[in-house]
Amino acid sequence: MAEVLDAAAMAERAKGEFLHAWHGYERHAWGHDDLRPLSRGFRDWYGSSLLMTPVDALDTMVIMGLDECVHKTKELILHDLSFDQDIFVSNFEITIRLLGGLLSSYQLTDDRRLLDLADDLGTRLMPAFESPTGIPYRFVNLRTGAVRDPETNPAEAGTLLLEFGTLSRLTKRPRYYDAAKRALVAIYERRSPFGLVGDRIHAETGEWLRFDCHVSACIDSYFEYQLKGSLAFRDSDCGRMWDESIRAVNRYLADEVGSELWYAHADMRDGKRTSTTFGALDAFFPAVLALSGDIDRASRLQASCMKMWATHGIEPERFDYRTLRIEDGAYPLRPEVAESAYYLYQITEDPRYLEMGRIVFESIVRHCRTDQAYVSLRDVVTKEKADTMHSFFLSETLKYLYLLFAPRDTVDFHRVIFTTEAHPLRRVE
Ligand code: DMJ
Repeated sequence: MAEVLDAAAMAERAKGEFLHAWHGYERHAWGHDDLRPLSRGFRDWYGSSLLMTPVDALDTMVIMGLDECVHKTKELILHDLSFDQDIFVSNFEITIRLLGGLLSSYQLTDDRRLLDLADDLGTRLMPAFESPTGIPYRFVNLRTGAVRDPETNPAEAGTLLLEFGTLSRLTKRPRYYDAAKRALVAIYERRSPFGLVGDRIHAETGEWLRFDCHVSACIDSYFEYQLKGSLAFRDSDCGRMWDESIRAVNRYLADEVGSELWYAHADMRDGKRTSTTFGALDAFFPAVLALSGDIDRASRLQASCMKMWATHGIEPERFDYRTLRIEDGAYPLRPEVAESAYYLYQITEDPRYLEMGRIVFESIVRHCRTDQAYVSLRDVVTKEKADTMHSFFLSETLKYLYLLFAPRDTVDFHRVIFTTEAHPLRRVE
């Protein structure tokens, strides 16, 4: 007889593994961006620290009720974090990890100093939007406001609205919302007659530099923020963009293989299929489909994602879903499949999704846990380890696994929208 899953015990285990990983960060990387778990050291993305892991992980600690960790981490952030640094940073990465992290932690703790930090950061990022098209440059200098790297993509340009929009709501300064929305619309307006977008675009000319359309890296969360923007802010333009985009995605990218549903790649210029590549990042799409109300496609695609997971006991970064040949065998502790299990469980209450979460959790513990923390895998076939523990492991992967098993009202799913980095922000009532 199948064992009955003890959700409360699983939630406690997820919390315990969060603490295990966090204590590794504390021991070897305190005050720095990321832990290097194998060499027991640290990495600062831009030479000096922006406290990437602490800021990204703070709301997970709050949600898990880890009061001592929250106190110590908040003190570190409030004492040590300064954005007045002469460094070029990625507008997208800093927005989703730091701006989103500060805003959700502010909403969860009511500590106004976190909002002040977010406001300062938002102001420093704003020059990135000053391009002729409104499509942001990829990099901006936090002190001087200088910009660089006009070659960007829909994901980096179009995944800013939840964070900048919430900052506008909380500070009553509309300029943040307006800039991020203009960027999203600027990409959308450049869709092809087939309703598709490419995966590289020039911020100054607005010309497409690559024509491959898919739901994977460089495009993924552009679609996500159309839907989530419409739900979070009741923004009907976002709703229209999502409706049109998802129609095109389902028409040109969805691929039925026997009884399985996958999402392929197609050329934005003619809608023709270019490859049958799918990967770990694409596994966010069942969550978005479920949130949009399309439970049928969401559950079928989630089954495909679990097949991808099961093939080697942990998912590869990319594989060909028709031949099962691995194209990139890394596993950098990504959250997407757990995220989709959480959404589907919240919406359907079907215990199958708890079981999927259990499988994902057990494999990560089995293959990625070390005595110090958690590591990425260089190769899911050999299980060779890599010396990185990205901040999203704490901000997303373990948060979604915990929330999947924790009491359903731990976070009020219907009153928040999770950003692409799993930071819950309150919806407009
Ligand atoms: C995260 O930084 C975000 O979820 C982003 O949208 C995609 N990649 C990682 C997690 O895999």
